[in-house]
Amino acid sequence: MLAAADPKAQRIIADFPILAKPTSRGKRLVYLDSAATSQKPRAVIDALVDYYTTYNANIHRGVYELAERATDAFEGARAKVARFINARESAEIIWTRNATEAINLVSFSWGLENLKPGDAILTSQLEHHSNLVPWQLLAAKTGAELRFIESDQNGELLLDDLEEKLSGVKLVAITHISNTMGSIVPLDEIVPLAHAAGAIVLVDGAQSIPHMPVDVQDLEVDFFAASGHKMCGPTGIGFLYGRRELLDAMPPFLTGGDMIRRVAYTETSYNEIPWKFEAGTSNIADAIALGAAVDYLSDVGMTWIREHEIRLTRYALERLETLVPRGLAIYGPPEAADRAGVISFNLGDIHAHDLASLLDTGGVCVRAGHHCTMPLMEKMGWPATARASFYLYNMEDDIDVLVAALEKAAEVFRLA
Ligand code: 7TS
Repeated sequence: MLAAADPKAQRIIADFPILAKPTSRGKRLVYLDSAATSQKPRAVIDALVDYYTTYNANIHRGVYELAERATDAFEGARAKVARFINARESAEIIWTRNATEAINLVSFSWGLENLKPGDAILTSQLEHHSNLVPWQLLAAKTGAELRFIESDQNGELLLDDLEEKLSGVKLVAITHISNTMGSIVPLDEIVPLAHAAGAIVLVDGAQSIPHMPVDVQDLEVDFFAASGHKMCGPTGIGFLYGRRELLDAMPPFLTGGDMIRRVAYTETSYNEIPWKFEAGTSNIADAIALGAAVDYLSDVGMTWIREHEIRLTRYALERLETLVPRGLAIYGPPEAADRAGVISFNLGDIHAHDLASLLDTGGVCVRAGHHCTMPLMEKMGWPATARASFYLYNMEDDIDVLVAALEKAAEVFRLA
């Protein structure tokens, strides 16, 4: 376990300028909401400033040196992301605004082209709205059926009847990690069965890629969607990984400049991938800064980050357990190694929003609410939960502050 006094911990914490700033109440910032968005290391902030102050220019069109530099950095960032997830080639990485847009791209482009009445889409009961609503809409537009893999009380998927559920399925769209339960979906069990049934697999990797090594070839997934802002990058940039054969065959999603090869007044031929899917001026600065985020995460080491978060989660579960007699309910898989660094909880009958507001007075940031998983909350019978989520810059003293703040909340609300 890394304590904040440890030199590696100190180096990591020092990389994130926001963590050195006290809250408006003069408290140390204890940021436990990285599942919503991560903090940004100086290297990422510097990459943004460097682009805007030294080589800001539009890409793919200028012949002057500044524009070539911007183009090289933008395409270089794409290559970094491709290496980070072990894609076969950079062309398989499409820049999007976020994971949500990446999923919508597949739904509107691949989905409208390939689904018809009688086909089915299989997803799960764990999904974030971003990996649910697009499929509801696609099912309504195409007449395809939407099916669900069920989850148990701990957020672990029930796979016994998976082969039956896969009958007639053309697309499995599934999260890698539940942002509410913290459970990790066993893709190694699901993907081979999905492929054997003739389905392609889209993985919503918004919660996994920031926190564990991801190898899309190893996982054998067909599409993988991610958001830059949860992996130390800026907001407004994310990506879709797709296998070349699929992307080549898909029609464009958005149309306009940059995605064309040749335009006449009445017809257009399209650019090759990845640019076929990148209409209009791209988010150049944020893509470059996401490249810096990937460099940063690679330097720290994704295996180290995963192991650090398991240790932190184990410590948090042990410490939180002491509050169970006072009414703390802890959700998700019981074993730290089976889950991501995401812990949802409720304390007595205190509403999660009141609890989060109280924690905030102590400098502790946690999210409260339905976490954009309303159907899951309804299934579990929870109006809301509070949720603490960890990242590489959290140390055991952050957990100590959380637990002390929860103890104080139990006193304030006079729980046993
Ligand atoms: N998928 C999962 C599993 C997520 O957790 C999120 C965001 C998204 C998709 C959407 O990401 P976006 O960047 O496209 O918006 N999850 C959360 C969360 O748990 N709290 O705030 C955002």
